[in-house]
Amino acid sequence: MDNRPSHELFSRHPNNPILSAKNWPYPANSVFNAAAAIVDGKTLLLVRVEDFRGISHLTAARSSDGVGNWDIDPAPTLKPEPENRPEEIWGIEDPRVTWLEELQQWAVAYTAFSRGGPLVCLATTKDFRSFTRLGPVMPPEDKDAALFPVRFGGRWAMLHRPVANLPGVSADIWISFSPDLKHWGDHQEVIRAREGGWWDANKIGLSAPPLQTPQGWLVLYHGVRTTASGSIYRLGLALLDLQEPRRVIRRSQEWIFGPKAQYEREGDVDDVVFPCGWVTKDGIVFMYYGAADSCIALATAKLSELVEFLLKCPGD
Ligand code: M1P
Repeated sequence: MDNRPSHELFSRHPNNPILSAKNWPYPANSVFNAAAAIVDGKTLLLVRVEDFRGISHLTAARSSDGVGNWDIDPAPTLKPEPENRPEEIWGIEDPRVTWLEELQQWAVAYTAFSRGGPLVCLATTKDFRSFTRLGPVMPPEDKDAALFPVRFGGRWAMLHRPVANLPGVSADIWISFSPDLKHWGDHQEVIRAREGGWWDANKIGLSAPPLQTPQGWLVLYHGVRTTASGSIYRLGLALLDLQEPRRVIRRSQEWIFGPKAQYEREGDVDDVVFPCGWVTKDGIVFMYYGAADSCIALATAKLSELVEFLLKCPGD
């Protein structure tokens, strides 16, 4: 059944929310903001789990259909290690994963919550059971990062969201490049938050990792609208040039998904939809999103419809 509001491109799954703390094999306050991947034919979510101290870690959950019967690791899969990694003192959050065909490994970009604020860390894994940490790759404040799956002119590329925390300065999506995944430079702004009354004014961030299509890199991002009763997190789309990902070809003007269902409107943080992962199966995009910082929900769309929609949108 198509349950989309008229201007939204994704349909919510009827079983939503598909995962919450009550499904967890050990005590947790909330489970949300999960990376998504297809691994050994199953959908794998690398889930942000917040414990009752308020500190987050990451735990893998696997499902044959990507909707139910989740096989959840019985203990944290990737835990903060503040003894060796001081930047992880207040937890690790909001992972995004990218398959690097050249290295035959997954890259996990996640936010470490350091004393200096949130920053971007990278790790690699072949199986989501053991991980090699590359450590911090961007200083605070910076988050909402994901790698592209291929190199551009010999360099890896990463989208991320630095914040200056200065009055009148917006939080925008940037791109940086690296020869080795460890050392990053050539930083440039790619998608700028809009201004004034727009739904994505002043603060935006990457949501799921960029998805390659013949027409360009499909980018899903969140925009944060500040209102008298708090913030509203909604989603928009952009298309980046395949060879030159610094170039925005198209950008949606309207948001394409926003908090509507009760599990999106009410939770630890109200009015938040926050995807960190999407996978495609038979031309259908499965978007996994944190809802109200409390649970995980699923919404689907036809990939072709997303691209057709964007191609009718103006350039940035
Ligand atoms: O509470 C909503 C989201 O707030 C932050 O996202 P951002 O810095 O992009 O605004 C993050 O803490 C995120 O985990 C959280 O879901």
